[in-house]
Amino acid sequence: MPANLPPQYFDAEKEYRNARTIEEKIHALKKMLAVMPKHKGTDKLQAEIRAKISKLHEEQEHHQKGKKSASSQWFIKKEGAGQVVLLGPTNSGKTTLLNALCNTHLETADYQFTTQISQVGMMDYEDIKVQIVDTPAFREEIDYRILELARNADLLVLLLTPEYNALQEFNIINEELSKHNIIVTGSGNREYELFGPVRKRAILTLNKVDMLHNTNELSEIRDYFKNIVSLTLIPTSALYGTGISELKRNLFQELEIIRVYTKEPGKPPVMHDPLILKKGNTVVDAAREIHKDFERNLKYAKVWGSAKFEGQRVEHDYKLQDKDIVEFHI
Ligand SMILES: Nc1nc2c(ncn2[C@@H]2O[C@H](COP(=O)(O)OP(=O)(O)OP(=O)(O)O)[C@@H](O)[C@H]2O)c(=O)[nH]1
Ligand SMILES: [Mg+2]
Repeated sequence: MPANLPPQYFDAEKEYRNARTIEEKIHALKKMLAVMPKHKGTDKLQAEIRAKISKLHEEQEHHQKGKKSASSQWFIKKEGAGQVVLLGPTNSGKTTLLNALCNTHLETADYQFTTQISQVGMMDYEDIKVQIVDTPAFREEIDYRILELARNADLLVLLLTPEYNALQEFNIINEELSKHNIIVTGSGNREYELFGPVRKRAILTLNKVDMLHNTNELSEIRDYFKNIVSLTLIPTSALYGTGISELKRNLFQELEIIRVYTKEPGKPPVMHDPLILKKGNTVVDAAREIHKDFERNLKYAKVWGSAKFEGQRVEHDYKLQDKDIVEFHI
């Protein structure tokens, strides 16, 4: 029997997909249940949503218990334009990379299991800040709390090194993640199942490239990965700063966000503190980001940047591009 779901259901589903916290997810799922017609055709979906809600309640309890102990920092509240989680075997250079990306001075060391808790830094990238999360050490099995961090991330960076065997390291991480229902994907993969395995956008870094003996070695590793996974691979040396700008640029690209600057009529644009929107968002999405009233009262907008000519008048559904300037008329 077809489910015949109303448009409000799809709005709530969108809200669920965009939810950043457990509370927001539960709220959206409850909304999906509330607006869904109750008949045989929706039985299965209703059961799936209920199961998801109770799983999230369990997670919520887990975090609340965790918060009580001083050393527990396992749920990182998202801040900035996106949350990037660094995953990699112990000693691969995760903390050194966080330091290089965020200009911090967290402890690194040439022995295993240096980092015991998750640590956070903010990376500056052209007017925006991206949150970088360093995870504690693991070797073969990934701790369930690290998996929680991975599930909640907007983007994963898998750190490999040529020190041992980059491919083997990748296989270990990949198998561990998929065993726990996290499938890593490259950009452009839009496959999405609401309650299927979590598909996480990921990129690879081959850290410690300074340890390679020659450039052939790097091309060999690159080719090897190209043939087995569709993930971008960025060579870096977190210790010496090689590849860090390229990695920053790629992190921004893979987050699939756009920066939109605003201006008031007759005034110059504010060229810092842009609105952070998702790729594909429209003028009305930008207005909503500012205020619900803005969205409601919006008549039209003028756009500089992606429009055919500067200051072109556009309608609500005009798709904005990165670095556009928008002037709202209400
Ligand atoms: N040669 C070289 N050494 C690096 C590089 N990045 C990190 N290291 C060194 O590798 C060692 C481990 O670095 P960490 O950043 O502590 O590694 P980690 O992945 O955070 O390790 P755990 O916290 O134990 O999981 C340190 O001695 C770093 O100085 C790099 O790009 N090149
Ligand atoms: Mg560390």
